[in-house]
Amino acid sequence: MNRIAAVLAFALIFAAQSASAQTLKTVKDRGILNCGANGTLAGFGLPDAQGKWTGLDVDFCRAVAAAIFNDADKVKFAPLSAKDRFTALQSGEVDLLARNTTWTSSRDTSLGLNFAGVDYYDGQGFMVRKALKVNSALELNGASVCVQQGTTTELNLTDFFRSHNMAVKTVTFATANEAVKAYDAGRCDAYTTDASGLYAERLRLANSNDHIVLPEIISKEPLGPAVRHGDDQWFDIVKWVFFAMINAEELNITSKNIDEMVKSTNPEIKRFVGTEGNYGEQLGLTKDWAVRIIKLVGNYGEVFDRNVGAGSPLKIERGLNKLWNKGVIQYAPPIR
Ligand SMILES: N[C@@H](CCC(=O)N[C@@H](CS)C(=O)NCC(=O)O)C(=O)O
Repeated sequence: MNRIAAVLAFALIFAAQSASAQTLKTVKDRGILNCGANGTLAGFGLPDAQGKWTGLDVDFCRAVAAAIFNDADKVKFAPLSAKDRFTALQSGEVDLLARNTTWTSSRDTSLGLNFAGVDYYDGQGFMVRKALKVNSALELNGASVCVQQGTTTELNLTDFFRSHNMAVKTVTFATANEAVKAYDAGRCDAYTTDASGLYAERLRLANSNDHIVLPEIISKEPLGPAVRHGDDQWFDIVKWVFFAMINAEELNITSKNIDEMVKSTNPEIKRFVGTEGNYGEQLGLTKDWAVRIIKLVGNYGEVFDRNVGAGSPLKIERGLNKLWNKGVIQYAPPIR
């Protein structure tokens, strides 16, 4: 009996593993990538009135579709709340989660996620009304703070006040929309979220000039796309799509010059564009997988600039997100 049970258990585990190791095939058979995104955050994930999605995370999903289908539009976006995003990925409702999500140890382990990299190094900040006459988060003792549930933001807020022996009244909301509205209506002294979110939400306030962002950054928020545990090939694909975008910026390969770059004799560029080696095939894709990404979506710098940087309404500095060869953090392993 025990032997039969053991064999059955083994068969079940094997079946589950081979079923979960099918994401690329499932996506190809379906003909579309299901991507979990933020549906309300300018710069990261937001559909317009015509249903056209834009954002840094949105462009990442489009880059994965470009690499697989040679068509960046083969993506169906599922708008996910902070609370529901992990279940959507775990249950298979989406193939990929790209929703300003912080990489933390418990999400990486007990929630069963694999983070493909950090596409935006962020940190948590505070916004207050200028009329409050506060210049530092350390002056917020006793303040009421509007915050969103199901986020690292909520946890960091408590830690920050506790570690500085300050009292806080947290007022929590299920969505950023509600939290920002409540702050704007004067229900809280401060609003807290990732600094990138503060730039985005500020644009929605009735009088954005009446508010200031305080200088303190109270946490590390490495944001990145994630997949489910259990499918290494899919994890590799999503990781290398991101690395290709970073490497392209480093090699000065852009959506504008990619057709010229395909003819390059530089060995590093040849490996990138697939005129040397079979790096695309090793991923389960085609030789020109990286060319497709850059041609149809762009390199990391182009994507950053148009969604959150100088070319966007948010105008966020590259800051920590500049490349390593400019002395900062963004760095990708080589294609070889
Ligand atoms: N990076 C943090 C926070 C992510 C988060 O959900 N931030 C809020 C505030 S910027 C948000 O995106 N809300 C959008 C919404 O609820 O529509 C995390 O992963 O927990």
